[in-house]
Amino acid sequence: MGILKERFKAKADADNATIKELLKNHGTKKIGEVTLSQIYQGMRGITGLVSETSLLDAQDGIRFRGYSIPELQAKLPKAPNGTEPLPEGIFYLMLVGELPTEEDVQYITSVLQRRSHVPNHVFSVIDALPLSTHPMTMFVTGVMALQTESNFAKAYAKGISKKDYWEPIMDDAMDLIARLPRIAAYIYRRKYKNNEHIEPNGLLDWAGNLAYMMGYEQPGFMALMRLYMTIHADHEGGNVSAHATHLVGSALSDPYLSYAAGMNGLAGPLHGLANQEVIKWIFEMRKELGTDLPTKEQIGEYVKKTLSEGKVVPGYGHAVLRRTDPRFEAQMEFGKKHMPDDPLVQTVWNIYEVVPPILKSLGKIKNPWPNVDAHSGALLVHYGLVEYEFYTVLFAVSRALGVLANLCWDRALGFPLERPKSVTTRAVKLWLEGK
Ligand code: FCX
Repeated sequence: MGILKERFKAKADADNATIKELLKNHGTKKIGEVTLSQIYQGMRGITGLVSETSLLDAQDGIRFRGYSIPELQAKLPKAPNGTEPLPEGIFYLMLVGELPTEEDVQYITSVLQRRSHVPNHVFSVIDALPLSTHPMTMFVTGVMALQTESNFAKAYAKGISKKDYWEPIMDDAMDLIARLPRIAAYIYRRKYKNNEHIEPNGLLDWAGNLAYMMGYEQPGFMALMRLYMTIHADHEGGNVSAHATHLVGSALSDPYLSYAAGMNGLAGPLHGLANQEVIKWIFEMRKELGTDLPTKEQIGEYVKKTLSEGKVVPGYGHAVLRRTDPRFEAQMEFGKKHMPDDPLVQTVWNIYEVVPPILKSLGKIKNPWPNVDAHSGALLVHYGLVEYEFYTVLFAVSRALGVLANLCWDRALGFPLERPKSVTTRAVKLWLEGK
């Protein structure tokens, strides 16, 4: 057993004992109430899940094992001469519960490098799809093809004790995370770069290698990928991608099947696809107005037009957050440091000034502030990654860190099949009539 497994197991044993004690003493305590409105309105505000890796506060934003994004930017190990945290570090933190040392992060990098081989049939399956296929469809198809490699599925078929599930789950999680950059880069180069592929660079870190295989070697882009992969990794347990992965995993579907399910959710425009929608929307605005740097007045008029057409303003609003997303702020800081004069990035900042008052004035939107997706695309375009349909794939590669760390925890803590009760409106009416 490697050091990661040993540390994870020690923490899981301690956490299991804590939870046992907690449920013995407080298991019947009420943690909330459920109203009729909530069950018709996306279960917003219902506490119904445990996710150990991160916690979202409406005002404070996301914290990974207690650490905010600015704290992690300061404390997580960086690549040699690098300025941004290595995402391997946040994965270690979510899995082990403690900040990693430089050596811990190097260890994860080396494990991921060793396990990164993608079997040929995965590329053949992707190649069988028409080039016009959306990159997210290619991506989840590739992940599904990779399911042939699942250690957990094989161990389960052979017969494995419940208490040992976590181990092949963790092997699958590491294998899958290691292989995703290759699959993502393959899709990018197949669809947009004439099918000319770049072999992995065995000396690079996980995010650096992704950038390299996509064909982006600029140090700025590599730094951006490290930041991007760190901040998109997890957003507590109830968002669609995390929840779907957890739900499907609760049926003991292996990590490949569970992660693919979650990423099908990430591919929706109200969730991860919003990052492509933001850039698409800005490009359309620039085209319609005939300028690369629309004025705030012009942006305001365009926003009102979008709303009058019954569409959402992409990148704004959130189901839980009630402030500017700290992930937006981290990207804004990156933009100020690396590309303050870029007109597209400046447009994102102008939109940030214009949109919240307009959304507030509608009176129905609970959070008028930008989320992570409002900023990410503009930074990618700056380095030449203009193919916005690909953006959600990058989100998906990063999200693997959180949802797969969670799957390890789900099995180590012995969480059962998830199966909430549903009702019909007829049953609700009968209940209200006291029948
Ligand atoms: N533009 C226009 N209208 C919006 C809006 C926006 N950006 N955000 C919310 N609203 C509307 C809702 O559509 C709803 O209208 P309705 O009552 O007529 O149906 C009303 O405001 C109340 O919604 P609210 O409770 O504030 O928000 P929800 O929790 O229901 O939804 C999302 C949250 C994120 C889905 C919503 O704000 C939205 O559609 N935003 C745009 C898409 C987006 O950026 N998604 C990415 C989110 C995230 F960061 C991620 O998961 O990646």
